[in-house]
Amino acid sequence: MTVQTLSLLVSLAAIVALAAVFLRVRALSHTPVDYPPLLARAYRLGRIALWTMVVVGLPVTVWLLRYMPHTTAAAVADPQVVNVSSTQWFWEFDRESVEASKPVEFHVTSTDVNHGFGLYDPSGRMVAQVQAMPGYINVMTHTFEAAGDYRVLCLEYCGLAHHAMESVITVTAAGGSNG
Ligand SMILES: [Cu+2]
Repeated sequence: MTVQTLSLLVSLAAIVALAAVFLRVRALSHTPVDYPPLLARAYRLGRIALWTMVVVGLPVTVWLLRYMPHTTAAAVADPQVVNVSSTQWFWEFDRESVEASKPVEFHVTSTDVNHGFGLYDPSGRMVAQVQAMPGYINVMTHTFEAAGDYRVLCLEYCGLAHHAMESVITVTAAGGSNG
């Protein structure tokens, strides 16, 4: 099962659960209820929710943060540097191909508005992304595992032809001479 399918199923389950809660509330809304005991129960549920967040949510958050930060430029020796400039509505690279299995440093900027540099593998799965911002050079490091044509799509709505803001970076096999 792909991550996308899993998140779809989890979302659907959450939607059904939420709909069930709404239907139950609607069904109960016609029955008069004594208010003070209900209020006490609501506060109790609130306390349970708070402590669940503290005891479960906090450790899970800390555990997930182990993926951060992503590999920084300083940690990579001898990267292949690709300077990326974005403009409404096209991408410009100072090289069109890089080599697989060797770190690539994308230096990403914009000449006008914010764009989103989204990198997709040949099967259409996103492998990395970074913001392209005017006045800044954002550095993103990525090591391509396989050769192929990787699409670059804009991830930040940037105007009329945003959807057409697309380009390709060719990844050659490791050890290739044109990398
Ligand atoms: Cu865009």
